[in-house]
Amino acid sequence: MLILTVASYLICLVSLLGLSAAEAEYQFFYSRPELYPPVLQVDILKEGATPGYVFVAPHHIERSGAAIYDNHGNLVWTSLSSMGGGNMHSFRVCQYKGADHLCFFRGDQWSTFYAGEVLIYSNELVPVATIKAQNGRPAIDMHENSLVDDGRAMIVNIYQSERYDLSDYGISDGEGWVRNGLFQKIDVATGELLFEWSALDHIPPSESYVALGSTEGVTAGEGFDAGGAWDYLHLNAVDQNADGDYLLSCRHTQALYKVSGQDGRILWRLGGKRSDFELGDGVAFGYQHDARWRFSNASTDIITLFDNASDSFHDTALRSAGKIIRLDHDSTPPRATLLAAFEGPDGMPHAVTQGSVQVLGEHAADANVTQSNVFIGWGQQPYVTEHLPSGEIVFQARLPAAGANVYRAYRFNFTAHPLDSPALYTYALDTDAAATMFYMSWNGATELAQWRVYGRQNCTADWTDLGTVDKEGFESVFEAPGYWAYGMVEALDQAARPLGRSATNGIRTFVPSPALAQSCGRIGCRMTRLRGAATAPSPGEGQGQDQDQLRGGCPFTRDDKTLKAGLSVETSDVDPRLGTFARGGLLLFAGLLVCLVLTVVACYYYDGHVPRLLTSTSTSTSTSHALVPQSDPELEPMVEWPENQASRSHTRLHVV
Ligand SMILES: *[C@@H]1O[C@H](CO)[C@@H](O)[C@H](O)[C@H]1NC(C)=O
Ligand SMILES: *[C@@H]1O[C@H](CO)[C@@H](O)[C@H](O)[C@H]1NC(C)=O
Ligand SMILES: *[C@@H]1O[C@H](CO)[C@@H](O)[C@H](O)[C@H]1NC(C)=O
Ligand SMILES: *[C@@H]1O[C@H](CO)[C@@H](O)[C@H](O)[C@H]1NC(C)=O
Ligand SMILES: CC(=O)N[C@H]1CO[C@H](CO)[C@@H](O)[C@@H]1O
Repeated sequence: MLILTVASYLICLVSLLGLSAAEAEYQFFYSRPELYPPVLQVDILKEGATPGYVFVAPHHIERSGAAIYDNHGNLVWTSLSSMGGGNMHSFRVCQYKGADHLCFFRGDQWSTFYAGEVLIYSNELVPVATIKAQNGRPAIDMHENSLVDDGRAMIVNIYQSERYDLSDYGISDGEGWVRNGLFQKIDVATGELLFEWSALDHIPPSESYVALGSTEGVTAGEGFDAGGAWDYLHLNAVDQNADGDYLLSCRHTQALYKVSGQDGRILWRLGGKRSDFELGDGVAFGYQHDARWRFSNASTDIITLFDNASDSFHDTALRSAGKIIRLDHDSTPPRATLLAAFEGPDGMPHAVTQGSVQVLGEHAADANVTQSNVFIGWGQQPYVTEHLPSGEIVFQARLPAAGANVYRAYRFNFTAHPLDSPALYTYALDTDAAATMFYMSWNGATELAQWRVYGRQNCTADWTDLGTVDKEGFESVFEAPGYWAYGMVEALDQAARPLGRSATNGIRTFVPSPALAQSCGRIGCRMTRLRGAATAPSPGEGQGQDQDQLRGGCPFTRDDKTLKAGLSVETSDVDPRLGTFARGGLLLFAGLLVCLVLTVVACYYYDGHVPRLLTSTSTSTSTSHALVPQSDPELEPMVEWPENQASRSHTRLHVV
C-alpha cells in the first residue's frame, strides 16, 4: 500500500515536471468556458516599455480572432465572445468621429489574398460602420485598411484577377491572367468612392521579382486562369501623407512607390528594379511590409517598413528587421539612408511573411522619430516586441498556439465600456458546504477594478453583500463562506462606482449530486475527459428520470435602474480578509486536485492506455497560408474542441 502511494506521488511529480515543460496554448475560464482564447506568453517586460495594451489578431489557429492583452499577458478582450472568431487582421485602435474606435478587416482567405470587409467598433464593443469595396470591384483584401482625413475616409486594398496578354511570358495559346493590385479611398459615412488606383495602369509585370509559375514569395500563380492569376505585384500597404499622396509597398516588386493623389502617376520608386534612389548601407530590403510615412518636408521623407529579409544589412545572419529610412530628395542622386534597424528576438527564425512596425510616443511623427520606442509584430513568427531607440528589447511576447500568425500587431491605450454584462459561475460541493466559489469576468471592461459579490438563498430573499475582491487577470475568484443558492456580482471601477452586474435574477449555484460529488472538490469538479472516460455511456430508455432535477433558476426580472446607486442588501459578517486566505487554500487544493487527476491518468497509462495528457502536446494545425478558404472556428461543432482541450489539458493547470 505504502509502495503504491509513494509510486503514485512519484508519477505525479514526474508528470508535473513534464507538463510544466509543455506550454499552454489556450486558456480556460470557468465563467466563460466558450471563449477558450489563445495564451499570450510574455517573456520580457522591462523598465522603458510603454504603458498600453497589446492588440493582435492571431490567425491560422483553432481559435482565430481579435484580442487585447495587457503587458502581463492577461486577456482584456476577445472577439470570440461577441463577434466570434475567424480571420481578422490589422486589429487596432483608430480615430473615428473624434473618438477611439476599433478597426479591423474580417474575411476569408483565398490563395494569398482575402475577400471581406472592414469593420469599425465603438468603445461599447459594438459595430458602428462597415466598409465595402466600391466601383464593381471584388471584395476588400486584408492587406491594408487605414482611416485617413480625420477618420472620414478609409483606404482599403483589393486584389483583382484580370486578363492580361502574357505572350511575352510564354502564354500565347490562350488568355493570360494577372492579379492586379488596387486601392480605394472610400467615404466611411456614405460609401462614396473618393479615389481609386490600379497598378496595371502604372507598374508593368516586368518589374516583378516573382517569376510567373515560380514559388518565390510564397506563390506566384501559373497565369492560366483567374484563380491562378500571376500575383506579380502583391500590394500590401498603402499610406497617405498630408498632401494627399500615397506610399505603396509591393512585396513582389520589392519596391515602395509614391503615387500622386492628383492623377495617380508614380512620383518615385524606392528599391526594386527601377529605384530612383541610391541606397545607403543597410537600406536594401526585400518582400517588405507595412511601409509608412513618419515625417515629410520639402526635401526629406522619413519612412518605416518591416523588411522580412535584408541581403546586405547583416553580414553573418540574415534576419528580418523593422527599419527607419530617410530619403533625401535634394541630393544628387536622391539618397536613401538607414537611420535605424530593429532585429527580432535571438533565435527567432526569419519572418518570411507579414509583419508590422509601429512608432510610439511624442516623436512618432516628427523629424526626431529615431528617438522613439518601436513596436514590431513579427508576422509569420507569432512574436511582438517593443524596442528602445537603441534597439534593446524591453517587451517581448508570443502566442504559443500551434500555427499562430499575426499579420500586424500594435500597442495602444484603450478604454471600453462593453454593452454586455459580467459573467458569473458559482459552485458549491454540497448545500452544507463550507464555501461557495464565485468565478467572474467581464470581457473588455477596461475600467473594472473590483467585484462586489452577492448571495441569496431563494428567489425572493434580499441579496446579501458577501464582500469585495480585486479584479485579478481576466477572471477573478471569490470564496464565500457557507452555501449560497444564488449568486450575483457587481463590477466596480477604481472609485468603487458600479459599472454593471451579472444576471440580476441570480446565477443558480452548481451543486453536484452525491454520485457526481465523488469527482468534485471544494473549488469545482474534475473534467470528465481528463480522466480518460471518453466513451459516453448509453442510458436505457427512461433511465435517470427518477433522479433528474431541474436547475431551478429564478425568473428573469428587469434590472431596476433605481438600484444602480446601491443594492438593497443585508450585510453579512464575513471577514473580508477571508478572501485572501481562501485564495491561498484554493491554490493548495488546486495543486492537490491536479496531483490526484494526474495520478488517475498515470494509472491509465500503466494500463496500456496512453492518454493524450502524457503524449506530445504540440497538436499541429495548418501552419502556412492554405490554398483553401479557412474555416471559421466558431462554426466548427462545439463538441470538437473539448476533445482538443483534453489533448491540451495542461492549459487547465494554467488557470488554477
Ligand atoms: C526637412 O527636415 C530635415 C530633417 O529635420 C532637415 O534636415 C531639412 O533641413 C528640412 N528641409 C526643409 C526644406 O525644411
Ligand atoms: C529634435 O531634437 C533636436 C535635438 O535634440 C531638438 O533641437 C529639436 O527641437 C527636436 N525637434 C522636434 C520636432 O522635437
Ligand atoms: C498610454 O498612456 C500612457 C499614460 O498617458 C502614456 O504614457 C503611453 O505612452 C500611452 N501608450 C500608448 C501606446 O500610446
Ligand atoms: C427565503 O429566504 C429568506 C431569507 O433567507 C427567508 O426568510 C424566507 O423564508 C425564504 N423564503 C422561502 C420561500 O423559502
Ligand atoms: C531571410 C529570409 O527569410 N528571406 C526570405 C524573405 O521572403 C522571401 C519570400 O518569401 C524568401 O524567399 C526569403 O528566403
